[in-house]
Amino acid sequence: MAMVEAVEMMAGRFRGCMVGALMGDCLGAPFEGEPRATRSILQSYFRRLSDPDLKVPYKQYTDDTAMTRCVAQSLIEKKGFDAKDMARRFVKEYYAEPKRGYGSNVTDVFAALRATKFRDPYSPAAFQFNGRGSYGNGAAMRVAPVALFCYATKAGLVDTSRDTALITHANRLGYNGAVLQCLAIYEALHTPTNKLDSVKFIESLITKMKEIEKPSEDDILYEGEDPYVYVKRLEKVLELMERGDSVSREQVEDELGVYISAHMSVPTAIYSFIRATSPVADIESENEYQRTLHFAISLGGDTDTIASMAGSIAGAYYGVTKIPGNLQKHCEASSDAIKQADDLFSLSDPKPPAS
Ligand code: R7I
Ligand code: MG
Ligand code: MG
Repeated sequence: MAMVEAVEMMAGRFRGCMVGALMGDCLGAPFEGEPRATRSILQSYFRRLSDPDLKVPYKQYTDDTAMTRCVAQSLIEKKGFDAKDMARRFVKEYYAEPKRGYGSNVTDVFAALRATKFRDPYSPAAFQFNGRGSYGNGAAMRVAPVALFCYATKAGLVDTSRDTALITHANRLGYNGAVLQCLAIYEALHTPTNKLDSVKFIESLITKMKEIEKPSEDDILYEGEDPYVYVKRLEKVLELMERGDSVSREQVEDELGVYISAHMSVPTAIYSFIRATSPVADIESENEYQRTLHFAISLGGDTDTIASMAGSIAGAYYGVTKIPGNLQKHCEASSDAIKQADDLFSLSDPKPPAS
């Protein structure tokens, strides 16, 4: 493949990742926390939105995207990870638009960061939940720009994703969920289109998570705490994959979870991406990206977040050209997602200084 073509294709994957995440959030949000939507409700939802003549107000993004935008903008402007800058952006964003559906406890972190004037940007998160830290999926849901940034600049992905997570999520499950989601996007970016080997994809994540979840000398585990939660959940993903299209939504909910906690949503998002690479019996869409969102939303529970995380992986793999424009145009601020993707991409190609 010609060099220029390869570069353009990768730029399209960056866009796919950012737009893919945004759309999962916008399109999944109306179903968050509602009883699982029926087959016919979701079918007409996607059909209606795909009608090129439909004119309706934008589907608004929620906290997932509000925070993703902060992560991206901080990395772009600072050309690297700067904890104080990122924390400041989260807090400014939250106080400017607090009604974006934030998790109920993370707002205490924002208040404490503001009150302490960002003196130690990691400290407030560490005091959440009686010093155990949050295991919510709020750090995983916003990590997509980190995967793109590290792909572009070759910065350390594990450390960067963990550090961005720690500003709000100090529980091992909270930040390791973000690391796993980041690795999944990174892996998708690296996989040539049509060359995905799903089993190898998951096995490679398992190998990496074995290393990441290995307790360090600073990790003092609680009595009975299992350090390898993500490894086990990814093994469960492999097991569900073997059972193919016969696995029901109820089984996914029981075995992987569809909840607001990172360990019960990140593996579910990864599974949604894999499951939607093949046709799903009761989903009519032949477009794999759309099928990913549709499947993720059809699981119920934390629909905006699971669809957003699955959508960012799928978008990174299929690229923006696979994302249906008729759906994209209903999502708030998709041009911003494209701009941020392009800015992150251009970090990989430093322009020579003007003479
Ligand atoms: O993780 P977080 O930012 O929430 C993200 C979710 C996404 O679904 C968004 O779409 C939005 O709806 O919220 O916010 P946190 O407040 O840190 O965590 C979310 C919730 O997880 C908390 O409000 C708790 O209900 C639960 N949770 C915990 N419960 C008990 N013990 C998180 N950590 C704990 C814990 O240690
Ligand atoms: Mg949300
Ligand atoms: Mg959510």
